[in-house]
Amino acid sequence: MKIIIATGNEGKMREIREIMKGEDVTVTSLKDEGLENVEIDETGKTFEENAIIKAKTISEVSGEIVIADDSGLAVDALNGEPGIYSARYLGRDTSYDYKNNYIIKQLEGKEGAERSARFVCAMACVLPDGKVITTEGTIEGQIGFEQKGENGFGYDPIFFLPERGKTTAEISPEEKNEISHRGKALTKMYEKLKEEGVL
Ligand code: ITT
Repeated sequence: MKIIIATGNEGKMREIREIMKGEDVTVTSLKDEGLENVEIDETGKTFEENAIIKAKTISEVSGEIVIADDSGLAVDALNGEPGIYSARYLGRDTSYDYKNNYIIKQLEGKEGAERSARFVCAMACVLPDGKVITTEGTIEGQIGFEQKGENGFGYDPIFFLPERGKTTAEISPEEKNEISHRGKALTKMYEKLKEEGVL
């Protein structure tokens, strides 16, 4: 059994590989499949729509079982931004050091619950017969006052978990996978794929 993960994001890929390690499936990336240059038009208006677009595009060119992840950071004080535009926010090639400091600056003067934010992950799996299965996971947190930690990727250094007193870049990769939006969405995906008799 093989599943292709339709992502070009190495941070996501690392986490998904780690979470799927215990299962009896071979997980491959777009790079492994030589599909990294396939053009995917992320024209959806929601995380779920974009996850389906990514998984369908790769399913059509490969004929294999494909899982895609569309995710992002939603900051309440910024009306849910950067949301589905998280990767493109302030420019796709802009460093996360800059993006993270920019968000911290936008929240100047706000305290506690006024800094609330969440990571959201929509996952879509497309089966070889075209059937689409979707799941979602979220994790609640707050925007930190400074960047902290070296683990994870993207916005992790500013995603502060009040109950742990740490950002998702300060906890171990295993700990993040247990509680993260991505970990939750993937666990639900497993359950659905088992119900479908795929796994
Ligand atoms: P693919 O479409 O190829 O999967 P991408 O990075 O463009 O890669 P998205 O459009 O789903 O993927 O954007 C997700 C962005 O949201 C990601 O680039 C990060 O900026 C942010 N993000 C999502 N999950 C995150 C996490 O666990 N930790 C930190 N940032 C995260």
